[in-house]
Amino acid sequence: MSIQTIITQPFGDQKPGTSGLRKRVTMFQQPHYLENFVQSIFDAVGAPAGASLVLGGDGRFYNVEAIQVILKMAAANGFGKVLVGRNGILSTPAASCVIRKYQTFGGIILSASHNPGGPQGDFGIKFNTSNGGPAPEKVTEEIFARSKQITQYSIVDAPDVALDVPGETELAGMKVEVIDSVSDYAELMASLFDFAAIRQLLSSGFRLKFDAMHAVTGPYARAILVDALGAAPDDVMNAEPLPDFGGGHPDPNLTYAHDLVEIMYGDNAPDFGAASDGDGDRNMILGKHFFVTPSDSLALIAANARLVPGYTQGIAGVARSMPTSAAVDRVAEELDIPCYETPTGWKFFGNLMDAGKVTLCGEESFGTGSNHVREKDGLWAVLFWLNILAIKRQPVETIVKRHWARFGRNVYSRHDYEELPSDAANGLIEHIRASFASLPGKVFGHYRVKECDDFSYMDPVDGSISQKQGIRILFEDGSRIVFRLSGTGTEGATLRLYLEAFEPDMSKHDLDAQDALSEMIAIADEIAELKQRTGREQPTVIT
Ligand code: VG1
Ligand code: CO
Repeated sequence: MSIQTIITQPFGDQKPGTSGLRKRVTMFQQPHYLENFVQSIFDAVGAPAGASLVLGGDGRFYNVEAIQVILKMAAANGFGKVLVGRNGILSTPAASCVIRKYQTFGGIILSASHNPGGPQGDFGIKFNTSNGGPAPEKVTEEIFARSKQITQYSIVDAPDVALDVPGETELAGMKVEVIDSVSDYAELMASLFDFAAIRQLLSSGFRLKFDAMHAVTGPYARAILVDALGAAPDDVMNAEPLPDFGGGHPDPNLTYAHDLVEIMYGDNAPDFGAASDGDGDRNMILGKHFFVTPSDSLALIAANARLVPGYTQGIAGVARSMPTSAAVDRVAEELDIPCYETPTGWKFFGNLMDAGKVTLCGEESFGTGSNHVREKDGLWAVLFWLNILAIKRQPVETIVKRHWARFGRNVYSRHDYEELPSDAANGLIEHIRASFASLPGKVFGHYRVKECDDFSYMDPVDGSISQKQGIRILFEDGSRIVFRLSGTGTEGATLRLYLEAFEPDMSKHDLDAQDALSEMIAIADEIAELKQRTGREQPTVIT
């Protein structure tokens, strides 16, 4: 078996976004496209000879082909061992768990997460470092820089490796260990949560429904919810992972998880509903006829953390991405622990967790997690809720409303305008920037603008600075409007509009978020000329 050196040319567009490089499958299928990026990763991270790596993906179309290419390139690039999920499958949090448990140099995760899959869908790839977390910006920038200069890559000429049976084989002198995709992760979950209490809850007539959306969490949910905790097999729906996610959009929100939403808002609805995304790192939490916003979920988990075995000692601090509501800030204040505000994307939480500054992190985009791994973790959040429910024995809605009664309610919503022409989206952002000087002090209905800025962040651990992470319009009473362009889309531009207003008055806590925020929505349109510039009357997705 010989190492081949293949001559190639840069593509110029291999810039990792919010979470890795995401492109259409057809882009990745071009000769050398995947190989160039993988070689750029290897060149940028400079692994010592003989280092070990974790490799796995969410099982979407092109996963298996990409895994074989990466194995052959890892062998040619001097890696000593690669741990691969069985059949090339690892959920994103499971990959993080395995990197940490086996102390590997890092890992490569193949996923475009919540983006649709299939031959016409999206594919993605990212590198995680030895702490199990997504590579920080200085590493992704180096990868991009390498990809723009690449002239050749190395790959061994060898037959494909069988990945269907756990065990160790060899590829051109490199060890390949096929590992069970679920067991290490399931073991970690059992160490954090009170499985006995959850088992009791589930045998007491409490009914749950988990929607795996034909994505990677199906096998994980079966092993944990059904086999270990005694849920009925039917309680996990769409449990069969499919390369095209059954044609769906594996994004657990009220629009795309419609099967589950129908059940949870229908007659005779279960007590608890949850869903996860393509690669298993997101979660949506529902009660009977009730939706828990991800920002509230984070706040509630923080407020109740001591009920859960893995967190009985309390939490060191919390962090949330800037657009996430300040609900968790109120909890942090009461617990007298620090609360950090970071740019969007899980990579910004890693340093804070490694330094012991925070235990829990969350994003408004259905991402919640803790320092048990270095990725957000969908099933972990589901288990956290089940553990809280097992102790409190109250309906989800009651738990949330009591939380609001105690801390006040941060009414929150996100409006997405997907697949806009890039010029229109950029023009809109520039237009708001141009109004920065004139906005402060201006009154819109009940609200007066206090300040506006481009959010920038200095990492308190390594001092690195990230600029232009979203436009904030902050009002005197603490309400906010945030505008950001997505860094995970693959077609045109996606504009995200985040709206938040604080409501301390309990008598108004029953209001629907869209009604409660209607004035803010109109103000956002006025400031950004939304309808005019996007040509859209309505957002594509409201969460
Ligand atoms: C989105 C979310 C962000 C999340 C990212 C990756 O990014 O807003 O909060 O971290 O997706 O999630 P953007 O740039 O499109 O807003 V996942 O589950 O797709 O890895
Ligand atoms: Co995801």
